Amino acid sequence: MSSETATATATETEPKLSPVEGHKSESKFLRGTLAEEFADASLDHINDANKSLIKFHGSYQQEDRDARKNRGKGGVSGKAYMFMIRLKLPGGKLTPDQYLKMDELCQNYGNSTLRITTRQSFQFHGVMKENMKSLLQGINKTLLTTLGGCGDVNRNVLACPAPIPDALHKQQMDDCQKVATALTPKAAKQAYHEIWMDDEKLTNPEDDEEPLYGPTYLPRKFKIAFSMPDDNCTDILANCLGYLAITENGKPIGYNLYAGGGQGQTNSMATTYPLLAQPIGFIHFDEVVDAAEAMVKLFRDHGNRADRKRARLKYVMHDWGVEKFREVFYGEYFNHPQRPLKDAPITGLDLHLGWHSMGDGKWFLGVSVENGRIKDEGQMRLRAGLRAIVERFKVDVRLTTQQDILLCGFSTADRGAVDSMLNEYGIPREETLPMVQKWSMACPAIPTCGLAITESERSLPSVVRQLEKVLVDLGLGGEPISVRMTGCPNGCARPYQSEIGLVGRGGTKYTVYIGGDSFGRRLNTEVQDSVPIEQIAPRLAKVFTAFKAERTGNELFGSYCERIGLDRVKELFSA
Ligand code: SRM
Ligand code: SF4
Repeated sequence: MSSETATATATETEPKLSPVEGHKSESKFLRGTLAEEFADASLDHINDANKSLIKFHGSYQQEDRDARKNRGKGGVSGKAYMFMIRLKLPGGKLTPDQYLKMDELCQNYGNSTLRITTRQSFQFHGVMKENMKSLLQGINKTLLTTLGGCGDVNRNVLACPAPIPDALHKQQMDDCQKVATALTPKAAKQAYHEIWMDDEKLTNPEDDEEPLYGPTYLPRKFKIAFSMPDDNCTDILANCLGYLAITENGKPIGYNLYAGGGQGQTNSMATTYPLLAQPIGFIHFDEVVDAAEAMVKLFRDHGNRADRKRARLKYVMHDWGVEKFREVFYGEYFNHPQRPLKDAPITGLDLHLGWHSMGDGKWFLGVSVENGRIKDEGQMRLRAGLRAIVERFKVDVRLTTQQDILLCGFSTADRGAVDSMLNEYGIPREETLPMVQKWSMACPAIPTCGLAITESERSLPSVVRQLEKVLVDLGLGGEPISVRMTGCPNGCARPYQSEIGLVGRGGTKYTVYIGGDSFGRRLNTEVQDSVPIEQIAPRLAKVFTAFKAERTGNELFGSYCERIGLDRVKELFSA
């Protein structure tokens, strides 16, 4: 059946299904003709339907946008196709051997960098079509996978990665793993192993079953995070489903559930916007998997399959309102009692950088990775240094949702040697880094992301250096001010939840948002559109100066901006 036929199956009163729905329904559980196209060495890229399907396998077909500039010159013609590959890494956990293998694979098949994502996973960039299978097989040999890294399924499930020795940290990490396993697509897993691992093929793949998702999977991506009130390091309110762990008298008792968060919006489409997840109710630990499955089913049945720009769960929440959402969730999908939320406001966010005790004489070290890119550049040989430390001490690795890395399991005696190795490889200790750098994040944007309209990962460092100077000169160098940049409004670095959000507008201009919250509790507001990059720091300097003069007590920058109001912030910013 062609996608035209698929769209024609909608009745007259129903809107036309999006073409991606056709790609899914015709795909034999996401097989399409991926195996054939990847076996054909004469092709340097894949067709549109397969482009949709390969996302479910954890990959995007991309184009090297830097190479565009040289097109037509020196005999280069056509697009320079390449692939991005994203791991599915619940809770951001890797063993030392898995980490070392990822390091080796990025050298052999990628662009010699590993990219920590804002959802505590790894991405490989610059993978050539002919290397895809070897890379995916290399990943799977270490018992990791990329299945469901992207696509219209549940994505990487987030949890606080810090190996802090208390019952709550352990509980939320265990529950994160349980939920991730329960929501793994079944038939897609079979297809994945047939295509990439050369497993035996099913005789009739059409007869396979996808019990939770159904044959056309979800209307769009679905995101889950676990977090804690005093440490919202996973930004749970940006997720479709959030579990906030609750304790009573020091004992973990369950979770407050939140639903319907998301960041993405589209320029000139007023019907799209970022939203924070809304409170649903309190659940016990034995209801965790049921809650995830129920929310996935609600989304599967009620998400918009016609307009992918409005297909996320956040629009179901927005269009219904939270009361109706709860009614449908508890009435039709979640077969457990509706209980009121526990009083547990979010009060903090820990970056987990530097040395911390894991108990029993063990330590973990949080290393700040600027914009998540693990690479060797000049004096700073971050990739080589991390590899050498993991090789020598055989420590576990965990990735954070703030694009940083935790090395876990050193003895007290190891610490001196580790510090020396950091020096040897030019890796800065966290206490020597500017606060604003530690609290900054950027998405990859150009040259890999096809949706980018400005630079991001390659531009933010210069803005951060300027902001650092301004803040230090004002005596504000120690303030935890979060600055997040993206190369388009899709919000991959969660810019709308930061105190300062810089969102690509085109060329070297950015829309500036101010007044969010470093702890992920509040959205910021647009202050000015199309600000040239070189004007960002000087304009913010005026707002920082007023903040310094007028803040009350330990008021945070975002809270100050919210208190003085948008008009005054705009006035200061544009003065
Ligand atoms: Fe994202 C699309 C990168 C987290 C919202 N995102 C993309 C694509 C795949 C571009 C594309 O569709 O062609 C980007 C690949 C760029 C590249 O070259 O690698 C991309 N997103 C990323 C990562 C790598 C950014 C990063 O700096 O780490 C993050 C990968 C996370 C992971 O490991 O799974 C990433 N993306 C996010 C987040 C943050 C989060 O989930 O906490 C968001 C906002 C939250 C949300 O989902 O609403 C996000 N990405 C989007 C959207 C907007 C979706 C929407 O509802 O409108 C798109 C566009 C789309 O899906 O069509 C997008
Ligand atoms: Fe690409 Fe936009 Fe996401 Fe940045 S925010 S990675 S430019 S889709």
